[in-house]
Amino acid sequence: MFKKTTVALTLSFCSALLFAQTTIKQSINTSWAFHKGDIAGLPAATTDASAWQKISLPHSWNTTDANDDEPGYYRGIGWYKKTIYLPTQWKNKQLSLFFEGANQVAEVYVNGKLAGKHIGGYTAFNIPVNTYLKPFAKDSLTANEVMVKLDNSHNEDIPPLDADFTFYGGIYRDVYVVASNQVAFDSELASPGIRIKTPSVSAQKGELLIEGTINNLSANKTKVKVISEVVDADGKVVTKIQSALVLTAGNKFAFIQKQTVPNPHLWSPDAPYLYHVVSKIMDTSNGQQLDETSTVLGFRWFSFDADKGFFLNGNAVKLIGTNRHQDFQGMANAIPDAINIHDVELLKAMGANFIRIAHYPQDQSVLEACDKLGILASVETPDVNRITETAAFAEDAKHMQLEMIGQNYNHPSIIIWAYMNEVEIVPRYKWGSDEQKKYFVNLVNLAKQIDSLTRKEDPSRYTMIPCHGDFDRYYNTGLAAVPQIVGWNLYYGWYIKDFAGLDKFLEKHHQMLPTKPMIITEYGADADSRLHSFDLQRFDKTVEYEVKYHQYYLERIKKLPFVAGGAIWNLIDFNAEMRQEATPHINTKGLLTNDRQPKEAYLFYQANLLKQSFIKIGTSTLKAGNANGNNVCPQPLTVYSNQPQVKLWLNGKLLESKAVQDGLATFTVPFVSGKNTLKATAGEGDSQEDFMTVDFNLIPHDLNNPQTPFTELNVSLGDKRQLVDDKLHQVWVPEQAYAKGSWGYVGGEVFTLGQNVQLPYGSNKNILETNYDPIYQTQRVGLNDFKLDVPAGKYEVTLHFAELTTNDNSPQLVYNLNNSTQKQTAVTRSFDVLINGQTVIEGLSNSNYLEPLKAYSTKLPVTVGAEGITISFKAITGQAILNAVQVRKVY
Ligand code: GCB
Ligand code: CA
Repeated sequence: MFKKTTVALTLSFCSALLFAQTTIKQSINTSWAFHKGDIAGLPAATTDASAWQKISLPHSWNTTDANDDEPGYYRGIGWYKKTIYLPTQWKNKQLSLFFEGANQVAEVYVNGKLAGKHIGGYTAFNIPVNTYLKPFAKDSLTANEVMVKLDNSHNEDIPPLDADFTFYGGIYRDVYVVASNQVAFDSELASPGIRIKTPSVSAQKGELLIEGTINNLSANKTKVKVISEVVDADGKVVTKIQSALVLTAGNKFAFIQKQTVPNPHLWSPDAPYLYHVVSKIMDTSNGQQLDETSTVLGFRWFSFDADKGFFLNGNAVKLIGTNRHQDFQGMANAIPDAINIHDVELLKAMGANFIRIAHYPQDQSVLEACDKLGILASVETPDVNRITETAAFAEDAKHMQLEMIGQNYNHPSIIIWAYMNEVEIVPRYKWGSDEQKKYFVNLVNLAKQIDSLTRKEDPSRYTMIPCHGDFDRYYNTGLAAVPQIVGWNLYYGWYIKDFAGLDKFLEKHHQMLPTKPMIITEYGADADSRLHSFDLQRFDKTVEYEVKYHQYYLERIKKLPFVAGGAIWNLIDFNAEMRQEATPHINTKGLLTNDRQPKEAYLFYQANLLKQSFIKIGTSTLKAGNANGNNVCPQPLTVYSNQPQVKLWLNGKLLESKAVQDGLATFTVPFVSGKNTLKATAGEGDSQEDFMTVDFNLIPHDLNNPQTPFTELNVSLGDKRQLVDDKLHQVWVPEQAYAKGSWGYVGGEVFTLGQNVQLPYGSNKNILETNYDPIYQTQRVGLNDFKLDVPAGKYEVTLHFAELTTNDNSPQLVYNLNNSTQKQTAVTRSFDVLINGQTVIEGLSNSNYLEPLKAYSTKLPVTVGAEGITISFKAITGQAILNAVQVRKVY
């Protein structure tokens, strides 16, 4: 909504009279100094920052510590310092510092004096600085010292208190110096000072209201004209509105301009037609322009219906899209606009029409991209999981809601203002106690206040509360009755076992809240982009299970008219520092990885949502498996398409033609060793095609056959999955029992943590000092041998171990709704490892290398004869274990 013009500094040296005056915004992202921690004494213009870290914005101080093996991440104070240089011509301007976002309490000092403070990490704020500036020099730029004290400590009075994402600290969005005239559009709440309203829109006419506030900070009464021009997408002025105002000194003045635009181009996801409104303040006495602002405008009308769902411009539209966190690998939340914009492009390229900007307002560039690309948006404030029953918390929550609305009001993409995510999931106080009952009353009361202020501020959008899947709780406390739309975050087939529970839940809402429109505001399943399986299991974190999960949900969302839409959790994998599992610190429910590589579920949605023809062969170009007697490995491979029929070709030969169902067709491909060239085709004369070359590590059927030489084998014990490691170009295959001529374990059993843990095998704890957690989290216990009938030669055998039993009884994640805390006790064990009868590791035990939850691996070069390789495990105390083994033939 802000026109992000950065007017070149040199312009301001020219005579003001010659140029149209507008508010100048100049970003000041470079040349900052940063100090992690508090500083001694008060900040002063002379505070020595020469030893501080040199950084530029956007910046977060949690880029590494939220991903390391040390639990927790820095939550505390950080200081920033920067010199800003102000030109003489700005002497009589209103100057301020505009922060797009800094998490979460910011104190801004100018030349050593506190100029302003802001609470809340996800909204913009504007700090007027004139009073604190040094006197302007006559003919040179004047240096002023800016310091920011920022604190991301937990604060019981500031939302969010608790959530499944990392509360990264830092000035993580752009910062600007803003220079405006004494008479200018008002910037209260860091908003643009103009609200564009379209109270009634039809194909025949769009009613337009421009409501604005002008500030006269000068000492003089000023007569002005406000001229607003509505400009269409071709740059043509469609209409012009003019109003006259008399501004007495030192006051604010509201104005309203009304106009009707006949036959407006409508805005929709398919045709996101944008107008913009240019508003100017002209001094009537001399014709000089005092300010100018440009605001986006889209004409559309919409409504939600509890039975029929969502309607846009009179047409039923199913809202289908994703949630989105601001997070990128190695950058934390300090992501440049280009990534914000590209994420919306990726969403559009998936065929989506909806985004839930959760759990907090995000950068303007996200919504600008939504406006342009036609993505309908819900934006929300971060009152996640619980509230604090203090006046201060309520004030902060309400203030954030006002900031969110004020700062984002004009985006035509926005249809919903939301607040309070899953706020009854971890209520305070003893379950069922009187205190807790009171807590729920206070909670509902706060919700009512936020809801009514939202409806008052903006009756044109809907309010929404996204709730977790405990219908009765939100129904009984009355919270579900408060907003205009209820959002449900539903994880049937993930945290809750059966998929069919979804159908029952949706029907229940429809029956019990028959007048409340509903959106599935979250649904998703974790997938580590490296993990694959042909034997899918809930919680296995494979990309295939993720596809299966989404197949179920998408079908229901499309089918049930009363479900207005669904938002996948999440567009991307994102950091949630306290998570462990296959990829510690990362919630992997993304359709894209944290560095935006598509998983198969993304292709699944493309195939189901895109209108233009689409055909794509899976995502993995590296695979492995055992050869059968014909020296091939038949393995499933999925092609994603929106065409009715697809053909798959292997190395130039047609394999099969298959009907596409739910956007996919799964073939069985007889992979050969090495390169396999795949081609998928569809349409008239095979006009659409996609290619992929798969590099297949074919493990010989007979390891000893010189015709099919053995090269390498990587096995994850106690595991049913494959781990494909593109970086090292290696595939780990699941364990198998030994059979003559081949490879595998002899004896033992799969490690499990008992029935309460998520996956029926392995551990879900972070394994320290490795990124290959899934390999170490799974294990075979009590095995006798691991054998390979390989030919004579020199080999490198690498054994991987991690003790998976611990005394750590820390609670499970709150989202693991049906999992109680797992009682565990560490076992003691000690064992020798022998290769072909020779002891290569002696007395491996918990008192030496085998530390709980820590990766231990050792590489053992061996020369073997005709006997092949037998790795034997001899228990001394307890049972021997093996988590993974790699065997590579050297020669
Ligand atoms: C939820 C939360 C979201 C979590 C998600 C999950 O219900 O709203 O913040 O990240 O579940 O993945 O568990
Ligand atoms: Ca393993």
